[in-house]
Amino acid sequence: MSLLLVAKNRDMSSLGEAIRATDPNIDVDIWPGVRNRERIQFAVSWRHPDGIFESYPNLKAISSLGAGVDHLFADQTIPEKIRFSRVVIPSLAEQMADYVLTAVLNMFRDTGTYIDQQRAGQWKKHPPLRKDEVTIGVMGLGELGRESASRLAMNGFMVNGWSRSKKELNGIRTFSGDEIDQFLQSSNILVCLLPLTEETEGILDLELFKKLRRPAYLVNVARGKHLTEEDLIYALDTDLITHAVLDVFEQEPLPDSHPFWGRKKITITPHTASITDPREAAELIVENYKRVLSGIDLLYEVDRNRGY
Ligand code: NDP
Ligand code: OXD
Repeated sequence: MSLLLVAKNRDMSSLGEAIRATDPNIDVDIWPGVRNRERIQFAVSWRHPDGIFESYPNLKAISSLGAGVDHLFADQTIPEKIRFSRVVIPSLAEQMADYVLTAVLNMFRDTGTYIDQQRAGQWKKHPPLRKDEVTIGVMGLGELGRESASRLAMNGFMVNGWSRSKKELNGIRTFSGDEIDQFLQSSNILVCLLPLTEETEGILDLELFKKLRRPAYLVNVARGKHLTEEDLIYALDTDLITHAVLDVFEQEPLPDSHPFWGRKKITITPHTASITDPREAAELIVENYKRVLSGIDLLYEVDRNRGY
């Protein structure tokens, strides 16, 4: 048997080495250099080319190389019977919490303005936001959202959290599915950490922006398709939203001609908020590979009906 690693625009060789270091008895094939397709029962994918899994007759399960699985659901050619899993490792949540805390602190302390002022040789003070006046609302309280929300609360911020099912989290005011309006109306800085599903696609739109408490800010670290891009431009131009920090985009890399690039009110990072560490992920991937071969339940299996 052999384990297949597939990615369109990502070098999978370090993951291959980490898997071999974890268990030297495992044969690893890195797409497109596959030796015998019939030997593949388990694959790891990061944004694979659509349709490629049709030619693996014995494939039983696919793991995303990341936390998100929308790229697996997007490929309609993958049969229903193929199980999906994803990578859940401590460093993903840790990096995400660092990113979100940094974005929030930069908003509170007006970092972007001071960088611009330094370049212009300008000495001008701006009153910082106050922690007792501004609340951060985290959408999605899963592996990454919970850690990010807790880190903010530990740093003295007022934090709201919203998820499909109700959660109890220390220091965080939580809201469930249909309480979304209460959640938005009491949040200033909105952090999106939802999975991309039919229900959440396009959720960050003008109607939602209008419900936020002012001053309102946006941090999107989930998926580009959560955001209705033209609505954000309108919201920034009309001061509905003061600033947006975006790590993910509908099209990645963000095209040179994209209107987001030149805007002062948008901070852009190239999908780097949280990156899977191959060595840490290798252990989980090897464990799930062995589980597939033994026919037992996968760790962090994705609910194919729910979409995440
Ligand atoms: P999880 O699956 O662990 O958590 C998802 C959370 O969203 C859960 O709390 C879930 O609610 C909630 N949720 C899902 N659907 C809805 C809905 N319709 N309404 C309200 N709440 C909903 O995901 P992770 O925390 O592991 O990851 C979140 C996303 O972060 C990934 O899907 C990926 O897109 C993105 N990501 C981005 C990275 C980056 O570098 N920018 C890196 C890694 C991930 P409930 O708890 O009730 O199920
Ligand atoms: C992920 C990502 O889903 O990198 O892990 O976005």
